[in-house]
Amino acid sequence: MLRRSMNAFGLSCHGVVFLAAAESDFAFPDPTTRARALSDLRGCIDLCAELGGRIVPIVPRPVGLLGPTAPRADEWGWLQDGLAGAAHAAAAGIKTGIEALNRFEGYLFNRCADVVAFVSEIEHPGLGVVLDTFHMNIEEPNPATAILAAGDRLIDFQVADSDRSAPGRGHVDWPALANALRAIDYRGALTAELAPPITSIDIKSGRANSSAPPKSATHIDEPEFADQLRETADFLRDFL
Ligand SMILES: [Mn+2]
Repeated sequence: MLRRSMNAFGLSCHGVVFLAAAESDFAFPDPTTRARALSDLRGCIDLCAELGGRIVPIVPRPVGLLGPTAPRADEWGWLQDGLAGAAHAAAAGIKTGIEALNRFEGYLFNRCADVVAFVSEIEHPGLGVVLDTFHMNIEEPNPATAILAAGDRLIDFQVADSDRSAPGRGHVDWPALANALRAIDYRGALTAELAPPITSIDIKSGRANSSAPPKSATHIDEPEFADQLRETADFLRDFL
């Protein structure tokens, strides 16, 4: 079904993201929850292999969980046990990587250095690092240095500008990031992850926007979203 839809739109699969949920959290004290996280991750890896994708970015704890649910040493140990499941990915010819999220969305892995420290301990070739410019803009003292620190462990580079709009619209220093990606000889994809902000002000008139209120802070009309995706592709092609 999924493959048929992709074919119909001329899409190929780059990767499949594993996002932890309350019932599938790699570092939750309840072992059933941790086991479900591992089996769901394996499911993502198998789906990715089936669709011809190459990478599985991992968010190992639920988005929105902002603090510990057990002593740190326990959480770290459970994550190590669970993410050794990356071996399953390596066997399928797929690379996984942990994504660092900003402190308002995630806990434990907020900066590139956190992820590098963790994956260096596991030292499994199937487990690397995922960076996202939106999170980096908030958490990294120097985003370009973070890219250099990730080095050949970087398996996916997710792009959006400082407010998650199309690259070029915000204040991210794209030339500095491009230089760092060249320096590590990054061969992976630039994955657009846009969620442009919704404003209650009509940009042209400066008056209150009279249209229907958005469904959420990141809901956006499809034509505008498609425009920004095209803009992203044009912008990145121009300067890379
Ligand atoms: Mn991301």
